Amino acid sequence: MTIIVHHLNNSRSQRILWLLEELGEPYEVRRYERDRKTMRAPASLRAIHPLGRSPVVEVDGHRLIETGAIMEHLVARSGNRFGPPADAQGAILYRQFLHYAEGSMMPPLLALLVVGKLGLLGRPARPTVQRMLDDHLDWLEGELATRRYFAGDAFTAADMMMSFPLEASRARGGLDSSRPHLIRWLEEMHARPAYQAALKTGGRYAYA
Ligand SMILES: N[C@@H](CCC(=O)N[C@@H](CS)C(=O)NCC(=O)O)C(=O)O
Repeated sequence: MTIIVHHLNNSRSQRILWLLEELGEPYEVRRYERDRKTMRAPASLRAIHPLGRSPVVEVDGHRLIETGAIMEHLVARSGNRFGPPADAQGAILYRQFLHYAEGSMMPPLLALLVVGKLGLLGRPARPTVQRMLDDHLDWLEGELATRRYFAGDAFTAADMMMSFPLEASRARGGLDSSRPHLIRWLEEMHARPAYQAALKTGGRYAYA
């Protein structure tokens, strides 16, 4: 049964398309466009799942939400390709970054977005939120100074999970060439043929 990805433009679900391209797994993309004013997903996505958020994936008769959980499921289903490295330290780093991407790194990015939308009202909060994000970026820069990928020497699904928060950080969170290891890593991710193929199937994506 072909995997179906309910995909919203410019969103976290780009990572699922990328993983499926890396796995060489056939899939069908059902596209949803953000409202240009509110940037919210269209109501039609609520017909797929009550939260109306992307990604939603249909696989083997199951409907899954939550990027990290979807990634873990698809990795396990493929016999752990791009899954945890065999060494204990690599396996711990893999699990850590798989969860950290949405659990710890996205909240300050979301806060920055909200503060930005508030305009003048949000301005006093901006430095505090930016400092929160900078703590993450400084730590991550140090991590990638010691190894090529987030879980060690091999490219894994943890890298795919980390792509969205780091892309968003570059677009609106001040990530630039002053953190060269993160930029080097982002450029390497974007150069992967499967990443490029996923851009074609996903349509408009502002962060590549
Ligand atoms: N932690 C969830 C977050 C899902 C989520 O908020 N997705 C955003 C896309 S980046 C969305 O669908 N937003 C549409 C909306 O808020 O209307 C995941 O990673 O799947």
